[in-house]
Amino acid sequence: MRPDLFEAPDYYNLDELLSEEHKLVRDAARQWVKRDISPIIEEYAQKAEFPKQIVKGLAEIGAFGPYIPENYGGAGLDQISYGLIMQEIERGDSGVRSTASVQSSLVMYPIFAYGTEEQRVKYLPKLASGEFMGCFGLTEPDHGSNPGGMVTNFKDKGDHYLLNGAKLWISNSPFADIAIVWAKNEEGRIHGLIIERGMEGFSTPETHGKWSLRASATGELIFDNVKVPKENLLVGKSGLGAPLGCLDSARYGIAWGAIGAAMDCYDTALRYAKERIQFGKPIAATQLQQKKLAEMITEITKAQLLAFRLGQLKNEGRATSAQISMAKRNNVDMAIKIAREARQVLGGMGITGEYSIMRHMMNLESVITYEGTHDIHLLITGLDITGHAAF
Ligand code: TGC
Ligand code: FAD
Repeated sequence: MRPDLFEAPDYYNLDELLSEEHKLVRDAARQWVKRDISPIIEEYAQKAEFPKQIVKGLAEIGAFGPYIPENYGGAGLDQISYGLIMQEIERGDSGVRSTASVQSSLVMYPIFAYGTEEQRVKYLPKLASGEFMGCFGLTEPDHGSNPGGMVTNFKDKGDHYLLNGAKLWISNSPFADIAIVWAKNEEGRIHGLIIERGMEGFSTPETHGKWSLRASATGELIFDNVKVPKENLLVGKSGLGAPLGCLDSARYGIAWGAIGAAMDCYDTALRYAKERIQFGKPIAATQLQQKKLAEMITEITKAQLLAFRLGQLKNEGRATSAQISMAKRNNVDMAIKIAREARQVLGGMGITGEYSIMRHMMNLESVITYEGTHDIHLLITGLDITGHAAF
């Protein structure tokens, strides 16, 4: 891959709205991505392997639990800093951002928000430092968009619970030390359980053959009569709203992350268009390529404004789930369209691993599907504005 020459576009001077802390956090993440992700990510994506050596660096830039309080090992930052970290990481690769999203929003957040003090103290500092890695099991082979139909279940056996079932498409599962697993009790009520690697009957086979998120490890979670200690139940919240509450936090991070992938595609295409000479002039001097580039920067700017305002609302505790859905849907759609256009600006070079665009484009096919598909988020907006569920 070529040297990373990335320069972040800021067409509406949004930096002026950021605090000094926001900029420090953002710049540290940006430098880390340039130094530790850009030089290696293409190789790991090509060989479909998660680069485990980056875990320490992710912890150091505050990517594991950015908004979890410092007394539990988190970075104690606000929601805009959290968003900016996700943006910078996804500028490098969506799969790396996935790892951070899962660890922060889908593993640390439920332990922090729904766990006991003993669970917080036992797991959060180790998750924040990367000593423990986690994963989140909601999706099942027959229940993706409709997680409420899940069949994974646990029975009360007196001194322990007995867990049975299976989860599919689980990011980080092949190497995770713990899994936050959502399962129904004997009354059919959904609860979260902390499952640890090594428990008898628990296995995590890897899913191979992906054309997307190749630098992120994805797998299954299989529970065959797993004995779970009673103290591993998340007692603070039950029902489908418990896992969906975690998704709100992760979807918010994705709304920012997708901007990073789009910025990288735009920046690459702009530089290439200025340098590539055809018919005796740079292709940047042709109207058709200018249309592509001008529309890209317009859409990126709109997405930045959407994410920033959502961050303000989140900081005030006023962001609704439907507002988060709108931002996730819009910004990922924006990014995937920009990736497709940017790839064309590079002509044949656009399909190679010398440039990041094709990798971003393929990654975004997962991002537009996970954490609620493009269709499901539209239906969430539809429900919010009409009052009618059309799922
Ligand atoms: P519904 O009846 O609407 O709601 C059930 C209960 O949940 C509450 N609720 C929420 N609570 C918090 N946050 C949200 N976003 C919420 N949305 C709904 C709701 O108020 C209700 O509470 P209560 O107290 O009345 O029971 O549920 P439904 O079965 O009709 O489904 C609604 C639907 C389709 C929107 C929902 O199921 C959905 O979002 N489906 C998409 C599934 C999804 O996003 N899966 C993601 C799996 S994890 C993942 O992809 C990780 S990728 C990781 C990575 O690598 O980055
Ligand atoms: P389906 O729900 O079967 O949907 C198929 C199609 O039907 C979609 O286009 C959908 O929009 C459409 N559709 C569904 N219902 C409706 C409806 N009512 N009206 C109109 N259209 C509808 N899950 C986890 O729990 N943890 C993870 O860590 C995780 N990581 C993932 C990593 C990757 C790489 C991928 C690809 C997925 C991951 N997922 C994870 C799963 C992800 O959340 C699901 O794939 C997603 O929610 C969609 O479910 P599904 O794939 O079963 O598709």
